[in-house]
Amino acid sequence: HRSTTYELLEPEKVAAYIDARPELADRVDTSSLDVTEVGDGNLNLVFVCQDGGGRGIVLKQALPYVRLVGPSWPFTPERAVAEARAYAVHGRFAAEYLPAFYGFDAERYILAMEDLTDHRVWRGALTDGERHDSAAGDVGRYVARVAFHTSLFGVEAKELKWLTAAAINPDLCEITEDLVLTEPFSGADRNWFQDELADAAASLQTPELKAAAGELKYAFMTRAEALLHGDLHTGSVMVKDGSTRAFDSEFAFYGPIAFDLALPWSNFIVTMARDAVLGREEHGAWAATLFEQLWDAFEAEFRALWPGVVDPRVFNEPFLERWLAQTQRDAAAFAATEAARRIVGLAHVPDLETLDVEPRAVAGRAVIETVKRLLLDRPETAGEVSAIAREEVARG
Ligand code: SR1
Ligand code: MG
Repeated sequence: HRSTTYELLEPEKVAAYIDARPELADRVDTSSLDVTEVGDGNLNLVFVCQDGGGRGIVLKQALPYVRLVGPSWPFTPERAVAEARAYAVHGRFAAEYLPAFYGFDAERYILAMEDLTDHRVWRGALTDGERHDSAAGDVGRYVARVAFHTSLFGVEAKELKWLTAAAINPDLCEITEDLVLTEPFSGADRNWFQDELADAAASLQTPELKAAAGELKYAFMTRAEALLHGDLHTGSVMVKDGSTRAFDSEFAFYGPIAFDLALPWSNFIVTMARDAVLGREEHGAWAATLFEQLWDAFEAEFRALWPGVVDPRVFNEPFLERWLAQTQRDAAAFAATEAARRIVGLAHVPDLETLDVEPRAVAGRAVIETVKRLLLDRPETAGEVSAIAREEVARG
């Protein structure tokens, strides 16, 4: 581990910082630079830097603590190394679905990348009732490309072991293991939820649901399939008509591919719950189609890549069919854990938190009921996940 004492960026020091970095100095005119800190995530500083001529870059700096909680929770800035690695590796296979990556300052944990302020964060777009029709399919294709090309299907076996070891990201994984895959089902001091949802929160702590969470946590911690994005919720995706970019891949590690499919799915459940309590029927019906849009695009892309499988001796067509079926089933279950933590865990989402008290409780309850059915009924397909979510949000 490197030092955790390093200088944090401040807006007024950004121009000098850029001037001192040869890989950045030509990208913007620092004499006319406007710098705004826009980080709205749980962990980092994010500076949008735009010059008077319409050019811009984004600088993202890892704080040495969890922003959501404050300096009382120190946290490794080495996560920026994981993110830089993910941009570099994923960029080889899926560059059109990522921001352009301009460089990494390993001393101060600063990543430099494309200014995507002509896009918006997908979570905000969904929350506002916007439709971006290509986004779900694009995310499915992105996951398929990186899943295939960074896994045993696209990498020679011994090289894969070195890649897996190099991508170890224990502190970030621990957050997911605790916040997503344990605490909604075990209870934890840092969990919080609306008073109105106390009974719903308690109903997640049955032995059957704990065991289901245990199975998923075990899979997350042992099934090193591919270099995942690792935190692919709708707040990690920027959208504009015709363009979709996955960013913020600091949770990247070798894990189960279903997890990357599951996070957007869980956020579609949240969107549907919001739409239902706001009476946004049309948007809710459209959101219900996103599960299959994402899965279908993932599956089609994966099948298209399959003829290039590195070791076709046993990884044949029947194997592929079984693997796809298992991955789809696992995505449904992982989606449930991510949805649960957004209602009862530490890190909630504005999609629901911006609702008034009563509709917020109705939406939260619908999400919890969906979670329980996903974990206990174990749907097999994206269509079944969507149908369960539709039924539960319609119950009101
Ligand atoms: C303490 S960090 C909470 C959450 O923020 C990140 O975006 C991850 O989703 C993490 O679980
Ligand atoms: Mg994030």
